[in-house]
Amino acid sequence: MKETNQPVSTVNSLLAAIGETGRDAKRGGYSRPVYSSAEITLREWFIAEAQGRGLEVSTDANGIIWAWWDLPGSAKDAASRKGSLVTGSHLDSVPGGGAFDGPLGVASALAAFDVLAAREGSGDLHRHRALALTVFPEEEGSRFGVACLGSRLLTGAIEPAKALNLRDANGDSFADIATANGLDPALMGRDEAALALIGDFIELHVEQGRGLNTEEFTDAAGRGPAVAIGNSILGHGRWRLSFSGQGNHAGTTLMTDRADPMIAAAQLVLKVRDIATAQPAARATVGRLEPVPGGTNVIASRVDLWLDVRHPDDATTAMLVEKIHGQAQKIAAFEGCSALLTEESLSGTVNFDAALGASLAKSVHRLIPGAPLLPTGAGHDAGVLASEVPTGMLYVRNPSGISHSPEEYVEHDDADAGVAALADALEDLL
Ligand code: HGY
Ligand code: MN
Ligand code: MN
Repeated sequence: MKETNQPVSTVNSLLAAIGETGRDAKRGGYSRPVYSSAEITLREWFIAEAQGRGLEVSTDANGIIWAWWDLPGSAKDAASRKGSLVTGSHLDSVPGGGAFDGPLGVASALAAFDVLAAREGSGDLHRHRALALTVFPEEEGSRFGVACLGSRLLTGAIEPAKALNLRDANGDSFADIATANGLDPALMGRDEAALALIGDFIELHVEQGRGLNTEEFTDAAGRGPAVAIGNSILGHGRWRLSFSGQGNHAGTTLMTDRADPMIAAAQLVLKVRDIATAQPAARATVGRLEPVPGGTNVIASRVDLWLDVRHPDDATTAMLVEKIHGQAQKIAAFEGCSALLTEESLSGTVNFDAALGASLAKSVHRLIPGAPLLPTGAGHDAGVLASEVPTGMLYVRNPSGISHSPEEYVEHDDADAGVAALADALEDLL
């Protein structure tokens, strides 16, 4: 009987190897906050896989992991690594996230390295520069609240002092957690020497959204290209909105005697939906809402909620947030509460480097002629690095488009197509 189950390819077996790490029994999916035991296990997994491939691995002052494939005979120093080709993604997740957001890019980089190393070994690849595989910490901002914290520190997009004072839900500071993980807060921040090592940065990522599944790109069988090339990232930001009222007893406080911040928050959440729906191309979400103290028989004294607002035009994003803030003030006054808005992180719309995008498209089109150029509504480290170096992205089809959820998925064949496309794209740039 012929073996029916094909040998699982490298990228799919790499992902299977971490398939149990950080599973969240309560939420479903995975919860792998940065520097949690789950994410540390994934970091160790990546380092072992890279070292097993003969790559030279180091972690920089900002917690970014670099796995180097130097040129043969290289001195393996900063001078010989200047302007290298770099590819990678992240291993941390949102709470209850999917298996692919981040790890697909990291596993695909390892698998693409295998393809390229074989080509160099057979004399089919002659590289002119080194390749580095990287893992960026805290891309999701799920633990310390600021998205792409590692790449923001690297580029100086966030001041080290602000980053170090960020606190997680337990009140632990990023400074303390980073120190506990071997980093020196005094050395964190913009890293000119590390930036000089990056000639071009490519990130492969699971597609988040249904761009590849729209009828424009799919055939009668509903199948379309497995890979897309990224061209832009929607501007996006996060704000914390705190409503404060009068905490009290649920049973002894008459309905007419209340200043209940939960009532203000509930009205504001609906306003957020209405304001964003009225603005074409806008997205605004309240995905997190925390009453304080949070007792069943307690009228909250405060309700914190977090806004995620996105729009292609940065001024429109700002206008939407202003509108929401105005509504919050109005509602708070009516409810006898107060409202306080604090910006937590903000990224302007990014257009990836056109020349690099054209190179990626040329490489990918050899294998997948129909691969489209697509914008994305999701932020990435590639978006932050774009202010310093040419960056580009490849997206791999996700049949439902669902992400930041356990239903996020990439079929084995599509993951393999992503690796083949990444390997060719990297080869053409090496
Ligand atoms: O939120 C985002 O867009 C990304 O997944 N961090
Ligand atoms: Mn991601
Ligand atoms: Mn994400």
